[in-house]
Amino acid sequence: LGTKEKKVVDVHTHMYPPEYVRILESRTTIPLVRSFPGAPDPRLILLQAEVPLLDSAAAAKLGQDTAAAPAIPGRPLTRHYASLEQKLHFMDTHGIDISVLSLANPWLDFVDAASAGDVAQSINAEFAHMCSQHPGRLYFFATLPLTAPLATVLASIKHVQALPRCRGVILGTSGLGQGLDDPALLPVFAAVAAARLPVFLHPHYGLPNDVWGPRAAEYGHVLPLALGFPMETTIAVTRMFLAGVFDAVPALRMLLAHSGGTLPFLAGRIESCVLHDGHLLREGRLGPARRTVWDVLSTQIYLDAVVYSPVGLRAAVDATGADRLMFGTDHPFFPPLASDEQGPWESVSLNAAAVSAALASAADADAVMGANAVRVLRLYEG
Ligand code: 5CU
Repeated sequence: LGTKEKKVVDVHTHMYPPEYVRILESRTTIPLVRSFPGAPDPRLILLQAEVPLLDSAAAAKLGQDTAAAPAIPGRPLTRHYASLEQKLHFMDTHGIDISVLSLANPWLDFVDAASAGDVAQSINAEFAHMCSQHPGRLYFFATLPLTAPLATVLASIKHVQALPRCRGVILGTSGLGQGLDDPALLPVFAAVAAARLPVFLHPHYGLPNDVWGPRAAEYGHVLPLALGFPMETTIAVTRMFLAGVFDAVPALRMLLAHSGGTLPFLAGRIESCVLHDGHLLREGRLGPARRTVWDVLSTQIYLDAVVYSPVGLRAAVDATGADRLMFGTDHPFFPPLASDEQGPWESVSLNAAAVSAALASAADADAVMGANAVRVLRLYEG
């Protein structure tokens, strides 16, 4: 992808360390890992949209369903999810110099309050250890025990801040259970901001299953992944904006997955709806000191470049500026279906080609491919 004097950095690249896979293997409700007859790899079943297929597979096994064998739910849990060696091979295959690893969704959202602190500590230690094996090539976004009491979450932020190659935290959109506009979450945002840890915001829950209609099973994972994920991010950040979270924590920095969902495209409409809202006017929230969504996008938001097309990427560049965009791959998700997984991945080349096509100059493209991440995430310190 790049020449060696210009670093290529992947800021959106996940792993499930072996300890996390063991937790998923022990579960009976999503997220879970299960083996199915006829499937060479165990299956990773994550999304609410996959539950109907999981239920049909269970019914077929019990002999309750005499129709043709149902499709196997989930996605194959290949070596790409848990093997560090495989991550390095993927990086080498695609010319990626540095990866900023993160635990994939749904992080620790399902872990009970009593054990979440310990599980987070152990998973974060595993990430720190992986990074220490490849100094200069690997950094990570830590995971927080958000189901635990606030004191445990704050202690976890202190812990990860001290881990040498931790460069931020990955968060989903549920926060402490009430979303990211929950005032109870403000101390967490204040603590990560004070610790200079950007938040990598990533979706998991999408939209309610019934939005996809009665034929959803015919469409594989396309609707929840292509539309549910980006809408979830868009809604979460818009709620934060409307609740004044960015004003309350001006040092907060967020890196939004999938180029901010649809936020760059919809920012104008959000602004117009704010300006024309009688309720906000009556509450005195439309005064001259108000920061617009554009202000927030260009000062507190970074976007990854995981949008697979120059059309969406141009909107992202226009919304935040070329100096706030960072290349990513979403590995190990979206492997090639018709070619060797050990070779090049089309999901990667689509994103790299979008950067070349959408950025106005080679210097801007290089910044998006790596220099922005090196600067923003301080990828030059030990
Ligand atoms: O394919 C998928 O389900 C996913 C997922 O769960 N998380 C992600 O980051 N990308 C794709």
